Amino acid sequence: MDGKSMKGRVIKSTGSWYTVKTEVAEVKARLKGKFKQDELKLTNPIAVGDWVELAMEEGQETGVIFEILPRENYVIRKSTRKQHFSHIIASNLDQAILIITMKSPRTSLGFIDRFLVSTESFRIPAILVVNKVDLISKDRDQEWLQDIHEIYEPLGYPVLEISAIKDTDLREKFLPLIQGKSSLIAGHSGVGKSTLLNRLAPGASQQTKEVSNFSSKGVHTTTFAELFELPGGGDLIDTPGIKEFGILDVEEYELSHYFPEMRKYLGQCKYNNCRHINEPGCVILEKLEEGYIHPYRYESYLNILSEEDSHR
Ligand SMILES: Nc1nc2c(ncn2[C@@H]2O[C@H](COP(=O)(O)OP(=O)(O)O)[C@@H](O)[C@H]2O)c(=O)[nH]1
Ligand SMILES: [Mg+2]
Ligand SMILES: [Zn+2]
Repeated sequence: MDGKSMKGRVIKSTGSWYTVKTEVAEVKARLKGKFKQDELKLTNPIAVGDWVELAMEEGQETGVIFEILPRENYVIRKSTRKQHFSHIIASNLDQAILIITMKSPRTSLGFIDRFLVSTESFRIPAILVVNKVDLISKDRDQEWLQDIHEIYEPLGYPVLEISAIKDTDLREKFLPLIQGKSSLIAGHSGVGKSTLLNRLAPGASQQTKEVSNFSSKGVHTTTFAELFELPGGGDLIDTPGIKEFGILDVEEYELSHYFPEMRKYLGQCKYNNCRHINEPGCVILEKLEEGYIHPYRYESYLNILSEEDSHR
């Protein structure tokens, strides 16, 4: 190594090489040595969003990362290859934005709820952005939109309506939400994530071109997250190919902690390990009956409970 150490943020990871943005430049860097990772078993030691210390290699254009600064938070999923291992998707986030659409494709409430359980468990504020509202016309579509507002806003999740193809929506609605912040952006394929990125982050359009060049050559496209800086400050972290975040080892009685409308009644059920399914003296079931908990949300709760159970 040569020269003094610098601080930078990882903006791209391709497995063994990382792109680190320092105050002066973007540096391709590798990792030196092993890193202790708390109690986590990780398949990747460094993630997009990490702040690191690095130094240039002697006589080279490349750098060496020798320290990962403590993460404020992170988003993680279970490794698909290694049992009991996890993969960090991104770190040091101010918020997570889920892009949802009413049609082409339709986002299900179950998918939204799973996402929100994940962000609750990571303690990252979540926002729902309804895109393609220009396609919403029929009464039935309007009802769907109304439901989204009525279900999620009282729980503390902001719901924003936009059309990514309308400049005024981007400038007046979406940009104020993300300016100066580090935001993870997620959603089903086809909801308009790339469209948003291309319109807001100058570096992103290049990326789209790169990807299509790659696929035309038949090369596997990557599913790594990537950070794109916004011109006025802040950044968007794209998560291509990541359908869902893992819900990590949530015990049955813990799941309700990640539903804000249930969390406030916790500890009031007769049994302290109540799963709120059919137990006597369950306050959650009582509140559901009284209309304080939305039936759709409770349905998602039961679905996640049984899906997680089948993974055990
Ligand atoms: N009508 C309409 N189409 C949109 C809007 N945003 C994106 N699209 C279209 O939806 C398709 C998928 O968008 P894309 O950005 O590739 O979605 P991604 O898979 O989430 O990255 C493209 O054909 C976009 O032009 C919108 O607000 N309204
Ligand atoms: Mg895309
Ligand atoms: Zn209960």
